[in-house]
Amino acid sequence: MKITLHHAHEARSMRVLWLLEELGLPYELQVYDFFDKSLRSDSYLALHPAGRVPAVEIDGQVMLESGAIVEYLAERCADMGLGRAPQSDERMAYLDLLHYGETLGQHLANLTQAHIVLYEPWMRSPTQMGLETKRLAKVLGRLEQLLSDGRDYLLASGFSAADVAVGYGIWLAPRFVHLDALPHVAAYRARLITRPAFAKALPPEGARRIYTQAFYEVPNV
Ligand SMILES: N[C@@H](CCC(=O)N[C@@H](CS)C(=O)NCC(=O)O)C(=O)O
Repeated sequence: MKITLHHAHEARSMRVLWLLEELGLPYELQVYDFFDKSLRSDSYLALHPAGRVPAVEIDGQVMLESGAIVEYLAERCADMGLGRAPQSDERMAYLDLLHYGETLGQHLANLTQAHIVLYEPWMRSPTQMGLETKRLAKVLGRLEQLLSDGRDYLLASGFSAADVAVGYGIWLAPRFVHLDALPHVAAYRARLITRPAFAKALPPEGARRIYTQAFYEVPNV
């Protein structure tokens, strides 16, 4: 497979980068600055008309949705064992959890916009920021419940592409929500971020990041 991943550090394209590393697939990486409008260039918009990352070119075809890309690549590399076959008992849970990554993703994106993209205080709504924070905590609550039986990863059988899709959000979540009340999620996060493939998906030293604060507090109203 010839793969080119279009990526911005710390954006959802990290899911694809992480999975490519888990699968040991060769790829070319094109990195864009999240803030400098390079995702709005004519050449990038020709690839992704909405100007988002990821975009991935695979053997001349283009995919634009990180969950679908993760699912597809896990299927293409079935022998690596990160997908779950259509007839397997875990198939339903696998797909359900893999796509739950975007339920986390929507709140993280809204919080990123509110805390970081809308940089002037007057642009922000503390009410909306507080609500999104609570909704993110609630979404994490489902995972806390799932992991409370002592499993290491989302599926009882072990690490899968669903952990990559969800894991991006789990990595990011503590910038917005304290994990003290979610001990199983916190332990799961610690397991995920020590995976060598995850470390390779992080921005290199000195790269411009989206998230520069350890925690983004909701302003008092
Ligand atoms: N559901 C899409 C969302 C893609 C998306 O919105 N990516 C964000 C980064 S996390 C982006 O490119 N934002 C740039 C922008 O909105 O200008 C996916 O998971 O691939």
